[in-house]
Amino acid sequence: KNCKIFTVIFRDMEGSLTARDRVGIQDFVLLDAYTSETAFMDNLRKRFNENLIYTYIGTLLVSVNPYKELGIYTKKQMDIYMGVNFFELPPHIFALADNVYRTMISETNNHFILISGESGAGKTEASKTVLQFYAVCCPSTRLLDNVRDRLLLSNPVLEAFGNAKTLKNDNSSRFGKYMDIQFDHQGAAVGGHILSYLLEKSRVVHQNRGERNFHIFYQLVEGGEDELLRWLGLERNCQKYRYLIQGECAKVSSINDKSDWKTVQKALTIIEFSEKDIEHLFAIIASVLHLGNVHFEASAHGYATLNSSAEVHWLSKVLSTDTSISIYHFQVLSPFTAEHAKYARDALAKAIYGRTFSWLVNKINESLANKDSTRKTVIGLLDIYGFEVFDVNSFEQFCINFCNEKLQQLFIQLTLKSEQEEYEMEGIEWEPVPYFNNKIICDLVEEKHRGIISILDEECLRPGEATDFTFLEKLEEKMCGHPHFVTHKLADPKTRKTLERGDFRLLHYAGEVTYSVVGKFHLMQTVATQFKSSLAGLTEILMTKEPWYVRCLKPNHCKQPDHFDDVMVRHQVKYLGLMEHLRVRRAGFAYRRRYEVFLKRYKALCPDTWPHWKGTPAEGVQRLIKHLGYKPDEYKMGRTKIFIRHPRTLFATEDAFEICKHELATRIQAKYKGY
Ligand code: AD9
Ligand code: MG
Repeated sequence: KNCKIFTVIFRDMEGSLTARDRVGIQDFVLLDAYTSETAFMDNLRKRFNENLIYTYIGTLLVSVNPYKELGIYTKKQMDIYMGVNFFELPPHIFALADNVYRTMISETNNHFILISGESGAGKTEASKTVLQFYAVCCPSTRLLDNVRDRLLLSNPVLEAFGNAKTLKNDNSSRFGKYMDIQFDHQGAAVGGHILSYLLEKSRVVHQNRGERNFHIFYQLVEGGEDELLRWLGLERNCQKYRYLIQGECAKVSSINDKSDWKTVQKALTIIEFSEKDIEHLFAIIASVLHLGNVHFEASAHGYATLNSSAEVHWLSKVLSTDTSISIYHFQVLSPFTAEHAKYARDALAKAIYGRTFSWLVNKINESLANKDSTRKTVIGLLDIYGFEVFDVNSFEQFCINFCNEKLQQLFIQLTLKSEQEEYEMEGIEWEPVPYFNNKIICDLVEEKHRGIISILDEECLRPGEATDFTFLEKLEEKMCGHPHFVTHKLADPKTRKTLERGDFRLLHYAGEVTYSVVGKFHLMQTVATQFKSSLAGLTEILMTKEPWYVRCLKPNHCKQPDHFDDVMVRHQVKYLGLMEHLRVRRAGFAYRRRYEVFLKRYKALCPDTWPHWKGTPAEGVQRLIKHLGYKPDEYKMGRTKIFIRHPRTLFATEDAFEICKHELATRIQAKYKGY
């Protein structure tokens, strides 16, 4: 009831000119000057200033990070949005989540929500909100409450181990995450599965100024119980650990490591990590901290000598290993230079942490697994690290930005490209909308034999000869003249001034990024190739599901509320292709369904098609919509599908269907009352 009243009030607000002037329009498709970027920006700004952070482009949700609590994610709000038609209430991520869920139930098929945007735009928060909505709103039993809690609590655990403070975001995801939430035929959440993508391991041993290591280290040192720290040989002081202080900001005002530690502990218990598991886990985390403090110096002969007996002692204790290699009681010495020894130490720390993270994801998956074999439908949530540009960008940024490039390509393929191709295939008259296709940049990175990753592979076939600079030379030779690739040597004189000799610059869809190859790039061959194939795997997973989009925008660089930086937002609107998406949506059709599917769902609404239609599905649909009174400009008949221009037409049909179902149920009840 509340919901209906609310709807009426809101419709009135939208209708009245003054309110509309103030709050803007809730769907860009309804914008009069829909081709104008200025009108788009005005609407977005107007809404942001009124704390209305969500706006639709059809069924795509645009979200602007408010950087403040708005009180719009309460249980009360969930109740308002649950089960209500998409466009009947003000735009909200709950409306999208609810719409995806109900479509999944009614069509028994799989879906995914692609949440994208640059670092700090609000992807992780959005994905958590969606998960929360399903956890609270889906039917549940006491048994399933367990699953629900584990699904929710997997978040603080993975964030503790996989997120860190960066210059862009105090809680930046440093791994990519795809999570399937599995539902049974009654719509209850019964399990889940997480895939993680390329954790930024280099952060374990090095952080840029103003950045931190992964949260879990600070949580352990700040929040770990006295007894635990004593057992691990740790002091309650982050400043003591080399791996924690390179960014010179161990303390962050927006983060409470102590209370986060408690949350993680509780979560680990509920996800059913045993006491032994937890003990081992923190022993390993402590080992990384001790390892970081192991110090080498060069001896007179140029070999590394070790001056850290206390650290080595603790290291061997927490890892339960020996401190030296002995074969038949002979000690084996492996002479290293101090530089090599440091390199090996850091490599070990990264490997330990990386494997622990994979183990953690596996353990969480075991606990989320649903063992019964009945058919499930899934909603996938994709929350990856956002596009990012720093002063110095290394191999990690290269991978992160390539990942974003691939997701933009997927978005283009699934919306702009396939949408227009579909009209063509279905024989629907159509004025093509031009758009920038970033496939050229994806190819530049990943194309077989010619892309950057293939060249990296080739270089690695020449062990001993290849260096970062021979790799760069190879790139220059192969990529010369490519419009999205430039180096110091290939640049025009003006651009050359902005590039160092060890740099290459990619002109990404979201902006230019200069990568430095110096320090390790050419050694990353296996990682790059694995990452490329895991992204190809992800694309395959997504292509089998029905897509929904949340496009997150970042309002300013300073993580501040109530500050809408026009230039910055306009740039994001541009590169995310929102204007093109709007044009395609506006000129096109909001809804399309195969004739069989449409007829099967709504045939009860017309006496000619109910209960059986003998002709072709297309003829049946024609008869049905004539009966429903569809006007000629509201729909188009394609070769295999019906296309409906506005959601309101479909909603009217859906409402009629609900009434019809209700009447039918009442009639059946009345008929069998006496039995
Ligand atoms: V990254 O690519 O992982 O670096 P995200 O994930 O896009 O990035 P995140 O969701 O972590 O960004 O949001 C950054 C911060 O913005 C959060 O920690 C919140 O403080 C803030 N935020 C984001 N979305 C909301 C929101 N809907 N309401 C209030 C928000 N604050
Ligand atoms: Mg994130």
